[in-house]
Amino acid sequence: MVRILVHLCRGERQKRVTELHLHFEKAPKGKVPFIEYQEKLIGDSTLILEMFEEKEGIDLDRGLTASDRAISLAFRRMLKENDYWGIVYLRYSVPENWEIYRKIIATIIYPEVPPSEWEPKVEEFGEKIRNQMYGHGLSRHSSSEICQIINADFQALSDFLADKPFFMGERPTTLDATAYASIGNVIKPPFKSPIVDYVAKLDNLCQYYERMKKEFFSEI
Ligand SMILES: N[C@@H](CCC(=O)N[C@@H](CS)C(=O)NCC(=O)O)C(=O)O
Repeated sequence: MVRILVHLCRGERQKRVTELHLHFEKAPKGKVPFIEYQEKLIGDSTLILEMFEEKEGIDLDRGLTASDRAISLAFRRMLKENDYWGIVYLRYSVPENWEIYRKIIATIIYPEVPPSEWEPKVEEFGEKIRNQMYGHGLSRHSSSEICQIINADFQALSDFLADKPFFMGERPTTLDATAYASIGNVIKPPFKSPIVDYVAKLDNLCQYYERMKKEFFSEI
């Protein structure tokens, strides 16, 4: 999603979005992503996209009917408000995965800082995120219930995609930006989980992921 936002901004603004995107201390809502637009900091990826639509006339969902827009919004909210926490669970709550993920966080947020300095900060960050997950409610369930909940959402996504090239039909829309990132996080993470095992067997989602990657992110 950050990449989509970067692409929507142009020139100098594009550079600023890339520079800003990991600066939690500047984030207006304490979360990333956020952008600077007309000298104002704006947080939350969905609100940013809606702002681009209103102020710049960039509508990734042009041509969709009101009913299609409603379906797209419902799936995006499912991915961002429910499955996002499933991805957090994979990264932060499974001890073997946290061992791997904490080093990934350190490389991104604290490059060139020795472990003795980043470890306490990353552990504190991890604790904060685990508390958020408890507040959301997902981590109050057992591991098998969490997998059941998250797998059912990805199954719904797979059933809805069926054999279409993109989620809403012949061309990519906002839902593809959200879905691509979410699918990638559960079929490609360096983690083991029944969620990863389940989603990696949903062939149409895996093929869709590779298709999107080739078309839009081939430079990675
Ligand atoms: N709904 C928000 C979610 C943003 C979000 O949860 N960001 C996470 C990282 S992916 C974050 O900044 N967490 C740090 C924190 O909560 O302190 C959006 O789509 O922008």
